[in-house]
Amino acid sequence: MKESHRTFCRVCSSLCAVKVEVEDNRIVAIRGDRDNPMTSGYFCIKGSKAQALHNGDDRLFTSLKRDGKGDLAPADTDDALDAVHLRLSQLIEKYGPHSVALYFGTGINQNAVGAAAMKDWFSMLGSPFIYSSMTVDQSAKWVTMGRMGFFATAKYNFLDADVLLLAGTNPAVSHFTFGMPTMNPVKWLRQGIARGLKLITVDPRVTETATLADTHVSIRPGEDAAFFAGLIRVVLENGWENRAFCDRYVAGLEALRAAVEPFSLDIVRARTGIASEQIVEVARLFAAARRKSAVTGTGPNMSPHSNVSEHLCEAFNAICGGYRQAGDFVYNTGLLSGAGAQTEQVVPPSRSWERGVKCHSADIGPLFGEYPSGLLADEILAEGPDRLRALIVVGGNPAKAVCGSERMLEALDKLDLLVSIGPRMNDTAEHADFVIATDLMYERYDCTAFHDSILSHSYARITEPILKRPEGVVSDLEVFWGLARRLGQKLMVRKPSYGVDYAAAPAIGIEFGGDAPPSTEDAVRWMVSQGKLTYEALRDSEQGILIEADLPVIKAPKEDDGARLDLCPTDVADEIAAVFEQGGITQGGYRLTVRRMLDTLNSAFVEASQTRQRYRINPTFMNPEDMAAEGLNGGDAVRITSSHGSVIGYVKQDKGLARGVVSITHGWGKVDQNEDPLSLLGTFSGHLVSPDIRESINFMPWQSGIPVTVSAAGS
Ligand SMILES: Nc1nc2c(c(=O)[nH]1)N[C@H]1C(S)=C(S)[C@@H](COP(=O)(O)OP(=O)(O)OC[C@H]3O[C@@H](n4cnc5c(=O)[nH]c(N)nc54)[C@H](O)[C@@H]3O)O[C@H]1N2
Ligand SMILES: Nc1nc2c(c(=O)[nH]1)N[C@H]1C(S)=C(S)[C@@H](COP(=O)(O)OP(=O)(O)OC[C@H]3O[C@@H](n4cnc5c(=O)[nH]c(N)nc54)[C@H](O)[C@@H]3O)O[C@H]1N2
Ligand code: SF4
Ligand SMILES: [Mo]
Repeated sequence: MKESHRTFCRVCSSLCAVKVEVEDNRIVAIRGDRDNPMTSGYFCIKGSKAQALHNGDDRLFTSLKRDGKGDLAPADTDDALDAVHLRLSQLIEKYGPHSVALYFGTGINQNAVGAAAMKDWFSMLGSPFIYSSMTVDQSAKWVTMGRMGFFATAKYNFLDADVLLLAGTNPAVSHFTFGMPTMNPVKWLRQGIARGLKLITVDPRVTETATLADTHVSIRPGEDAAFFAGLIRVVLENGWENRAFCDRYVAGLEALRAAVEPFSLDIVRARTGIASEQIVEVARLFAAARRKSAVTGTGPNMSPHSNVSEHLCEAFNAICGGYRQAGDFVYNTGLLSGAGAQTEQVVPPSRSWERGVKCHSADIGPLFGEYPSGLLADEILAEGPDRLRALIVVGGNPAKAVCGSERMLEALDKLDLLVSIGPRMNDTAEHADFVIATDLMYERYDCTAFHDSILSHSYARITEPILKRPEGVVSDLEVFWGLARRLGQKLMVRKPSYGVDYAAAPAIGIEFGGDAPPSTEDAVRWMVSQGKLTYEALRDSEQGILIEADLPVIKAPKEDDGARLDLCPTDVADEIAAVFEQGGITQGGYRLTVRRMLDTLNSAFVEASQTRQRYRINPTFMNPEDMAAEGLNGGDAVRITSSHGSVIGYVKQDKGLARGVVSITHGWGKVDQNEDPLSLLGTFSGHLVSPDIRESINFMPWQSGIPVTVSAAGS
């Protein structure tokens, strides 16, 4: 019998409302749900691929462990967890808890209960060493928050801004730009534009988002620091800063003025390729608007000088007063989390990395409760007793995601214990001692609690499972409850916490002890009980609950608590000076940039049959004039070489890409180059990322803006 269910997709942070048709415990159709007030029927190809995934394509049906010959063979999950627990206990006894680390990736972020369970079990081991994909993503934002502090009311977005500047982010495809609506972003962007919002995009590519912009600024990759320095200089020179905001909420304005002084319009034009008139016009338009915000994405956060770029973007935003202020609305009051500051407030700089347990291989402490993934391989390969020996990977694929893949593979193979927990095989799981097979989104209870604080609106939804999971898989919650149980401890599921020091967060949660497997329903019920709505109200609402009426209004604080945004501390001033002195990157003819494609989510769905039918490989995009100049036609093989490595790509033209830029989606291809030297299965851009060229503090490698040469590779 066919049943139709309303639920929401959790492949990415758009959380699109869907209608799923199920027959005999198999999905027969998925489509977008037009009645949902947030996503209005929007639905993408990844969401549709979830059908084949749940039905068995590209998924694991059983856990695995190494057999006597060293091959991964099917294993009972309980037996595998027994063995994992035993090996971890032995390692901790012999080398101490600091020999164990956790790496979690994007996969666990759409799984509110699993993410919370993971953090709790790991906290029992006594190791601070948590790594995640955030430190190979946009952790320049954490570094900036740590050095500048941040404004608690957050930024204007598509709902209320008059002007928005988006640098190096493409929400039309990624559905994820910090501070902007993530659920069907284009719907809210179009509404904003109809209301009068002026959008400025800054990108080396005319992206899908840029086609909706009023002004598109074509920038040379890796030069956002120069661009924002130039904007700040123009604003300050003309007295266009928001005086009232600056007087009240910022410190270090004169130091900032001095630091950006060398970035004259001529210098900035030479480095960025942007005409001086356009730089002045963008500065004027932005500064003059009543409600405006500037925000970056992975482009600037992955390119050279990412921490300086981010800091200067935020400083530009701050001097112009680019945050919601007294009289503005709070659109997201945090129905499940209680987020949504209602009073103007500066949260002062924390510089967490200067304290706490330091890494083995570098003198650096935790950044928002995490350690830099750019150091992970070094931490494992370090000599001496004091190094990482066990790594538990949850919902991630560090072999592919973290810089220096050969070094990472060497490190993974050196570990005494590598465990991969997730619903798929991936490049990391192939090297694991144990692979624990977990369930998929339509097989579990869930809620929007993990995303609650980043939602654009006061919106919440829960869902029940619509499929029975296969026999051989378990929920992430059961994995961590099972491991905690073997430690003789109860597992506590707390409210989802991202970017907080777990040890310092209040220990309030629902406990799971005893022998009966824990229920994700109980965990979701508890999470909801911590918010403003009842579980029953959410369950009975067909589309979740959206509250748009009677929005609270932000107030000015009664007293000045003295906290200020530190625009230009001395280490930042030194780094700005270094960016100036280094000049633009001149070596190599081209720069390699990142881009996301709708069909895949990092390395997930790359191996899906549907993807493989549509794409043989991920293309190497080039501007048609560059192709002509190099004598290249579409489909031709090229060799792309950076200071670190070299890889084959297959060219496709992209008219919107600036000249001198090549653009490749990551997550494709083989990590071990010997397995596919001609990239016939896809081009792995990670071969071009050096594990030794890294920024300060977060050890972020250059994953975009990488100088490369491109030459025909013959057919
Ligand atoms: N060269 C280069 N490198 C990059 C980037 C780049 O642009 N260029 N991008 C970087 C960025 S932004 C990121 S975020 C990282 C991504 O790095 P990772 O997050 O480490 O990698 P993903 O490929 O997203 O892996 C997600 C895994 O989670 C699994 N998964 C899905 N759902 C669940 C679940 O419910 N439970 C569990 N346990 N697992 C689940 C998926 O099957 C998949 O294997 O890569 C980074 N690396
Ligand atoms: N379909 C899909 N959606 C995803 C993902 C996915 O893999 N597929 N991944 C998810 C993840 S983990 C993340 S972190 C988000 C990321 O979300 P976004 O940050 O929006 O990522 P992209 O869509 O790659 O957009 C990055 C843009 O930066 C530009 N760029 C590259 N280098 C530079 C530079 O130096 N300066 C400037 N100004 N621009 C530059 C690129 O041309 C590109 O248009 O997306 C999430 N959503
Ligand atoms: S955009 Fe696509 S993958 Fe993301 S939630 Fe919506 S349907 Fe799922
Ligand atoms: Mo990411």
